[in-house]
Amino acid sequence: MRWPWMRVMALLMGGLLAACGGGGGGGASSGLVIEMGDLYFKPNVLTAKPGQTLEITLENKGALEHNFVLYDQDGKTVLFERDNIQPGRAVKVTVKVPEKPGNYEIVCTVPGHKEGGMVATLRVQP
Ligand SMILES: [Cu+2]
Repeated sequence: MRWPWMRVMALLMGGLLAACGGGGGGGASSGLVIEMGDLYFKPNVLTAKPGQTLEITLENKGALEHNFVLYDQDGKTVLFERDNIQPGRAVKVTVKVPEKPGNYEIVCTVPGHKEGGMVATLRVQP
């Protein structure tokens, strides 16, 4: 299934407009797109500042359902979770970046997907 590009553009434009109208502060970053496929995240490394707010568009370009779970550095505590996104859909999420610098794991928790390589890293650095 092909992703309708007009909708991607609309989402991106919406993000930009929202950013412009925000009145500063907060360090929000918009327009970030993560492609979800079978079985990968692209890009698979994200870099962000401590406490930053990230607006991310999750695009499922695969044939399977995928989700997006951000774990704390203990590898267990869920900091952010977006449940399954259907193939061909894109969803915008807002993720608060942890304050503590370091690497945080992002995985798709659909059985077998993490094991198949559907893992990414959120790198928090000042
Ligand atoms: Cu998956």
